[in-house]
Amino acid sequence: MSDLILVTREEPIATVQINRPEVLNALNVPLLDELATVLDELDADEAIRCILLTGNDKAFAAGADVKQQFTGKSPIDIFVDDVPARWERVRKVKTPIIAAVSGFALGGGCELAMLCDIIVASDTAQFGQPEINLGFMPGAGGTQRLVRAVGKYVANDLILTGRFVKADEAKAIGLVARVFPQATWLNDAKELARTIASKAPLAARLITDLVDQAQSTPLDVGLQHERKAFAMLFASEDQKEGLDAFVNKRKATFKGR
Ligand code: CO8
Repeated sequence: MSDLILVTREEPIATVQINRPEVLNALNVPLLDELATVLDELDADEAIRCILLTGNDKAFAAGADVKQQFTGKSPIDIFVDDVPARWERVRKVKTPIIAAVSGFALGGGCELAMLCDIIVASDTAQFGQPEINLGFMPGAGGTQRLVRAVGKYVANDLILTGRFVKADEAKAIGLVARVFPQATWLNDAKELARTIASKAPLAARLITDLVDQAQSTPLDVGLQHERKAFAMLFASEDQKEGLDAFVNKRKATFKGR
């Protein structure tokens, strides 16, 4: 492993930090490969129940590294690079992932945040899909996931103008779930991660999967999947523990079994 991705384990949560500060965490293929591998490993680790994906104060990620990824590239080069294959690996992670954004989340950075299950932001965060300023367009989900997040008209406003939205506006349009003060954003995001990590892990994994599917599944099919997942959880020890804890007015301890 290089130092493109830094992992800090504080069980039951893990923080995964994008680490190319000299280029505002611009994304390249080696970084995305490492990110996908790290997330796969954490997803398989039962001691980790929530993952925080983050950058630094100035940038979550300012997009693809346009110099490395796009300069002098042919359509075939772009196709062979197959960035969406890495994106799919991130999307398939079932352990809840919180994107904790401070500073810029632009282009591929915004698209990476949108692959996560929750987006939270410091009050300095700025989101945008500025690809049109470079003469092209979003290529890693921006025209699809942003529409599903904020609706057609706001998505077109952002993608056609390339303008940046600050944290408060991002929250108002539904892209961001919570906004934290700059001084405490990372700790606040970790606190949210710990809260999620304290819940029933099997239920959490099914929820992230079903909510992700809801973006592409017809309602009746999604509801059938939900019904089966709901019933399946009644085979778990955690369901019995949760119910018993409620009835006996005590705190539940979940095992992921
Ligand atoms: N790629 C490469 N280098 C970058 C990028 C980037 N996306 N963003 C910033 N940098 C570099 C700058 O070149 C600069 O380096 P240097 O000091 O060597 O000149 C350093 O980071 C600091 O940047 P600035 O001096 O520009 O900092 P400012 O605070 O003045 O401006 C901005 C910050 C507004 C974020 C500005 O840097 C900017 O506009 N960056 C480009 C943002 C952008 O257009 N992003 C979209 C890129 S296209 C894309 O993401 C398509 C995704 C498809 C998926 C592929 C995934 C691999």
